Amino acid sequence: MPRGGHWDATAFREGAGGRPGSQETCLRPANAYALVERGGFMARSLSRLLAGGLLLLLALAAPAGAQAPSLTVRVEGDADTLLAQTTVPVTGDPVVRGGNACDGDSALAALDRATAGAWAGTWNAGFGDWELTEIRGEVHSFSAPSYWSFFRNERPADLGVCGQKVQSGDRLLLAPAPSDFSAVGVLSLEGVPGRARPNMPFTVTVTRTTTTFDPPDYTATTVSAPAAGAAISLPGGTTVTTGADGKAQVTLTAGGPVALRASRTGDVRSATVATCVSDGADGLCGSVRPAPPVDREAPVGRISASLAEKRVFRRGRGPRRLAGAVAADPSGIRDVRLRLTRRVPPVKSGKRRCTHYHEVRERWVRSGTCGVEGGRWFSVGDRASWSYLLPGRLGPGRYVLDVRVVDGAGNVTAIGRRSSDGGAPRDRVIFYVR
Ligand SMILES: [Ca+2]
Repeated sequence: MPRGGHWDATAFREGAGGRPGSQETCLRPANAYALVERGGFMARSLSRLLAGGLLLLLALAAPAGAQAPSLTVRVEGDADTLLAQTTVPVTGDPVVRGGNACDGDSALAALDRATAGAWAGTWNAGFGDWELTEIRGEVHSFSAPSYWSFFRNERPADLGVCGQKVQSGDRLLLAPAPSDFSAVGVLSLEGVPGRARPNMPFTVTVTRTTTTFDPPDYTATTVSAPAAGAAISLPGGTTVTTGADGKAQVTLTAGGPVALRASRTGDVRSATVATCVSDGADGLCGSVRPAPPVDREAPVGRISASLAEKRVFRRGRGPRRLAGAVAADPSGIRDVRLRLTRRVPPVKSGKRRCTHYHEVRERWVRSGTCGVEGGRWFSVGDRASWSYLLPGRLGPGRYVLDVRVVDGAGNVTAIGRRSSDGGAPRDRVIFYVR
């Protein structure tokens, strides 16, 4: 039988009481097409009852002072989501194509707004509505194994896309459904928290809504039940599957935004539900990462124990290698600097001579003034365990070795700590060669 057979205008008018008119909110299985094919019947009393219920819903769904009334539109294709759930205003410009106009508050106009017109269809003059054949490049039709089925709030819409008026809060869904009108399930995914903690499982529930049109009167019967065996893909390639109760445990590890949806062969996949994974202090999902504590502690240097305080080296046995260690510092070590000054004892002239080590010239040079202030700082790198090899052993004299460490936060060692304990913090050592 040709599919065009359902577009029986006479049956439509008899069933819906003609259009346009107040009957447009009546529950007309709409697979209107399917119904008409199966005999075309509508329970008028039921339709009035439902129309009254819808008025009540309308009254409830319009909170005072709320933002502009809106609804969502979603398009699921065979292989993937073609249009993620998109919010559009309830009203807008009418959509006119080929001289056929659909009101600005029709489902077709909502689809047109959501897809920026990326749809195509065949106008059925007798039915006064579009048969959608293409949305965002994906083609389905009654003459193919699947057609573009139109759901409103998970159940087949009562009317065609042009005739169906929308209202605030509606969830429109277009998805391929078998052209033999066998029932198709629409999956819903619930229980996904807006924000999840890493490695903290949460339970989601997948519900499958099906609508059947059963004899003798072909009244629509919609049933929602837990969907067993629905798969939810997680980041990283793993999948969880719902049990008989429609529930699954989801554990997310990586931080940041995650999109979840449920799918099952033969059913219309659920809308994508967004969550965001954060421990609340990692800077993700709008959380604020606490500033690291500011390092205000000066680093601690430690001149090696071989250069013991007040140690006297014999002539010809003076040290050549200077070494030490810096205690671990939270902000790291930026620079280790040494200063080595020498006072040579008076020989014959009776005059003291003060020199300091010059690392560029690699020799001793006369100091402008005696004392450590006459010396010269030079860097030996940024290693916690530092050392410096002098050109030769130190000759006779009185030596002062200072180490000054700069940490990553710019704190500088307060020099002058001396200790006879080689393991104690000390950044100054005085020793002799005689
Ligand atoms: Ca420090």
